[in-house]
Amino acid sequence: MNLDKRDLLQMYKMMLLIRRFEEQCVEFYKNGEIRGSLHPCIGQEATAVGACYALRKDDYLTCTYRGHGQALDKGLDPKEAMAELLGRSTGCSKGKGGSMHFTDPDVGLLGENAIVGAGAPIAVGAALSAQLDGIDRVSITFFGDGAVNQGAFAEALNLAAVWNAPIIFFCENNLYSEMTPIADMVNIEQLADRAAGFGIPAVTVDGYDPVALYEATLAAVDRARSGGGPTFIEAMTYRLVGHMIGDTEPYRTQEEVAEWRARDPIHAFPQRLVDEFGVSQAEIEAAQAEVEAQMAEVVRFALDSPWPSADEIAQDIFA
Ligand SMILES: Cc1ncc(C[n+]2csc(CCOP(=O)(O)OP(=O)(O)O)c2C)c(N)n1
Ligand SMILES: [Mg+2]
Repeated sequence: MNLDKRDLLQMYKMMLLIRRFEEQCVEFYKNGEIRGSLHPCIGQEATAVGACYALRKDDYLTCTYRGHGQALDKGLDPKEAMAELLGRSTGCSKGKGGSMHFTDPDVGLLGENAIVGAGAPIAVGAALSAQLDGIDRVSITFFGDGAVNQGAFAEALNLAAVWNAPIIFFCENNLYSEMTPIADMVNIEQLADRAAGFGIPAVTVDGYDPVALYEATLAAVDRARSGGGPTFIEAMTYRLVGHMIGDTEPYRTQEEVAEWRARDPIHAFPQRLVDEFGVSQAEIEAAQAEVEAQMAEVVRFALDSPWPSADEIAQDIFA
């Protein structure tokens, strides 16, 4: 493994930051500071951090409406992200995009996308542009299990394969598409099996193991960067909260949620760092204190930020 203690602590801090960020979002949503839809990635932080830790800042990323974690891990400033959620002019999209439209080209974030499966063709286009320009950038696209039956998604996989595009298709299989179990939507055990039909190598990984996710992604990134073409990664994960705020979760059992919660990487990973990697309890506590201080700053910045002015309403739009 080429991760040292510092890397692992950094990964833990990012996971914790994402969790605290999302918990704060839920609080802001409930008191009316955040409007519209909000789809927290609580429980899925390990996929964002394990995968994005294998990327360079100039690599491209597209993700879904559940993409806060990936956006932050790719380098989006959490202050700008929170300001965006609160509709403030200091937000990454000047307060006009909201939760489902985080974008920051400076860190390769080509956008979250509210349309299921729509990020894949965009990411293939970005990968193709890097290939045509002779730049060794790779592209990664995150999508849910619900995206694999979308036509545009199949087209994206096929074009990536025939063009040998430098891209990683990263499936967060959290077992549900909104309220529908994946088992009711496909007749195969692992979604990674789909990739073989396109001639794309694929792997299924434990989505609650940040180290395994990093290693799988790094192998895929190395392949893509060295001209070896696309890879499909399926991470078996779980959201520990509803699909969106207000979801009463009648489609799954409390026992199933409890089983996954017992493995929650936010608690399991720091314990593993202590048990297996020689990290001290004091180092874990220092990391936690750092994240709390950062979050306090994020909240203060967002709440103190100004609203966009009314005359900005028609700016930055196509028509
Ligand atoms: C093209 C399209 N069809 C339907 C929807 C409505 N919709 C929003 S989220 C969602 C579920 C997607 O599930 P999945 O891809 O597994 O992602 P998850 O929410 O589990 O992260 C659906 C069907 C949509 N946004 N876009
Ligand atoms: Mg899903």
